[in-house]
Amino acid sequence: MISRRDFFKGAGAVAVSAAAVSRAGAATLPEAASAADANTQVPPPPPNGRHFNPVVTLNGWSLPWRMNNGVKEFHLVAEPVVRELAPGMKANLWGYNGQSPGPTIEVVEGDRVRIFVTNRLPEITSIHWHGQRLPNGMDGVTGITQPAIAPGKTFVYEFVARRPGTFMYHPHADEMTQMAMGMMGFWVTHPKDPSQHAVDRDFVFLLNAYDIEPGSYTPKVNTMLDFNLWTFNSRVFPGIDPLVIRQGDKVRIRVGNLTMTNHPIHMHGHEFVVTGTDGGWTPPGSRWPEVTTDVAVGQMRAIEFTATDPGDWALHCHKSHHTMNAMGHDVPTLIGVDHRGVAEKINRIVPDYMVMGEKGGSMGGMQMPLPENTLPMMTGEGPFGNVEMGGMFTVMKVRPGLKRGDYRDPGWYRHPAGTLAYEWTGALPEPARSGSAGGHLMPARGQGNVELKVRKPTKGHHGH
Ligand SMILES: [Cu+2]
Repeated sequence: MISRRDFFKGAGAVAVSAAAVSRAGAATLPEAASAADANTQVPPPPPNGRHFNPVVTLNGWSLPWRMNNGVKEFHLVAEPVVRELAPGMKANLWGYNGQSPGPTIEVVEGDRVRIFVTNRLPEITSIHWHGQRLPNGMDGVTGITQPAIAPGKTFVYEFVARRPGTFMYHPHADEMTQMAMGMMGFWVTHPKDPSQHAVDRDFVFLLNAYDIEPGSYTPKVNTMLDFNLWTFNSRVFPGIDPLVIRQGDKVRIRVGNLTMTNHPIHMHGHEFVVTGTDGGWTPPGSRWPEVTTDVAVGQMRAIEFTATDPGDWALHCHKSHHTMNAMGHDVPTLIGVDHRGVAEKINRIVPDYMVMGEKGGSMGGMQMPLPENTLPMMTGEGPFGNVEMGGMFTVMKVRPGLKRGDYRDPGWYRHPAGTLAYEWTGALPEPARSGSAGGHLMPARGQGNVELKVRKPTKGHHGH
């Protein structure tokens, strides 16, 4: 739940910077609401200002605001936070208002927005409003458009949310460190007319990635590519909430990518169209159906579909290493090798040794002692056993008859009779094998004892 902390009771406690545009309006600071847990918090309808249909931030929340003479005022506090990535693992991150990612900011096209940004980090920061049209001096690029926000200082950003669409916010100061530590948030500018682009359920999440060694709590901030925790809103499966959807709902999912690689986001059971990009809403005539959309670095995508088919449908990044958790990169591939008895012997010498693709088994079935504060590579438990996935993976739970606005987990899907894959227990005839290889075009030769003969040099290595 959102708890409200009054960081500053008097305006004198904070130095309001020279970036303030409406200094009179900024005489006092709005509350800096804070959230401590990773539950998806469905926002109530807006209490004031122009009406909009709020989005649902996966494992996150939307930031409350204060109306001040027609200006919508928010207060973001950049600060160290502890984020549970999934039950069993916590990370020391940096974020906003108690969380990483920070809260989603929701405004309406044409709103004048004032955002107070207080820096409680041990180093300088700034905020860039990714994708917004705004005055250059509000763009948040340290050194180029503003001085850095020093620790303990508060800056004020103010602009009109001109263009409806899907946006993000993140620092433009010591970027590699601050993004690697989880500093980012979602921003949605709703259209003036709430019936425009209206959907029944509108989900948002950011793709982000961390490199946290098993046994440690703080991301390695110098990592450029080899991250080991691939997350939706700083959560990994099975810590990511499902997207709960009523059958027949029109659904939008907005995804922003603040990692250092692209993520092909793949949906099961339905096809969608890309309705929004970084540039805004795509013209209807430009849309085509997809089941995977690639979200490149720094990009945002809005996808839409009608949830016609009930079930538990996977929604995940299609890079297989991104649906694993820590340690996924360092394990040898030994598919086809018979390890019976060998692993135990090796384990006496190399305690961390484990094998992949062992006969009849797979990674999901592996058991090994884990160091403190890490997660199994593939850990989710489904109704039929181990899901063998982690990371950027979640489930869309489409059910008939849900109430409007009901996002509670309905449990696992019960498959109607005759709609579930089943084991074949009848006779298994030997497959017919071709005796003539490629037929008349490539007749087989040398049938019978095919043997690989290796001839080693017998007369030394002269000549080279
Ligand atoms: Cu990915």
